[in-house]
Amino acid sequence: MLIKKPEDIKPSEITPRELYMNRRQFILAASATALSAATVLNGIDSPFSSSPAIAGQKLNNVRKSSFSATEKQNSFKDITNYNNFYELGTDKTDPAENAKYLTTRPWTVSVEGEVKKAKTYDIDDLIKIAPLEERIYRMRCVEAWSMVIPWVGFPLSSLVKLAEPTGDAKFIHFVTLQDPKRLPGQKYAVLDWPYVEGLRMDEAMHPLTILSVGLYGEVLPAQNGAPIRLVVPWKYGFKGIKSIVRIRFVEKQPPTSWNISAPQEYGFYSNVNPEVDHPRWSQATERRIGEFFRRKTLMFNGYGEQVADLYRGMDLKKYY
Ligand SMILES: Nc1nc2c(c(=O)[nH]1)N[C@H]1C(S)=C(S)[C@@H](COP(=O)(O)O)O[C@H]1N2
Ligand SMILES: [Mo]
Repeated sequence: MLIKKPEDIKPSEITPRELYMNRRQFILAASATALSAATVLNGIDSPFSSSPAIAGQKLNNVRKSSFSATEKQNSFKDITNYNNFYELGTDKTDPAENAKYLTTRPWTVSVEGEVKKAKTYDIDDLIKIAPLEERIYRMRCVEAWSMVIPWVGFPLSSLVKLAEPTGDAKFIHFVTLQDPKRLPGQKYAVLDWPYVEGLRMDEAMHPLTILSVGLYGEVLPAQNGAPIRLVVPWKYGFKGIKSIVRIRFVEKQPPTSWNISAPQEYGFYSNVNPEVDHPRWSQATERRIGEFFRRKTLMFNGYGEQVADLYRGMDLKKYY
């Protein structure tokens, strides 16, 4: 089977950033921070817009959000060295090691399908369509581990409104970059590439649903889905498709990578639900990365008050 079983990992040690960011990245990050003080624009400073976005570059004018969780955040090291991104390798530490292959400039995102304002956005324009916010979210992987991550991004609803969906737009289909040179894991048939995901329109419009372009106030590292990825905190992590190039508004429920791969294990909705076990393991508890004791998994990952209404009247054992 493909998604690995939950495995116990040791609490991570604390390491200075310089030791785990490679030296070149660190130097560039430091100089980007110095430059950014002068600018008032969102996002990335113009001297860098024609070069690869370097993880570690500071994002400007990031607002705090009242949607943030107040729990202890996982360390930058945990968030960037314990990843699922099968296009960059299937071990948790592979994506950080292979991050160098994924260059993210130039990069465009095509917004298309059932919309009045179809448009191919340059990534540096896309990140300016709405104010950037810090959203500290609990994240729960289907493998029964979790983290608390300070994302930087903007509501997906801002982009949906700009696109002006037609009456036939009922779902959104998301597609990851297809390029085995930049995503070398695509040379192996682990999944059907490119990785694809989907949301129902009301899930896409929900204020908790964001497109993330950063974490810890800095440009998103490649291993976390640079330059732009989806974050839906009440669903299992695999809904959070990384390195998006296409956002297509469609009438019918779109195919999703893990559902294609193992439909009996992964449904379209994939809401965090402690009462619906995975066929091969329990979903009742989870291990917060960095903690020793397991926690109880909460319905909708603790976001029930905000999202339960979306699923009123649906049998969540059938629509898992
Ligand atoms: N394109 C792509 N997106 C992906 C994945 C992937 O393998 N490929 N893995 C998913 C899974 S299983 C999880 S748990 C999250 C992990 O996000 P993180 O590494 O930023 O924590 O990314 C999701 N998005
Ligand atoms: Mo996951």
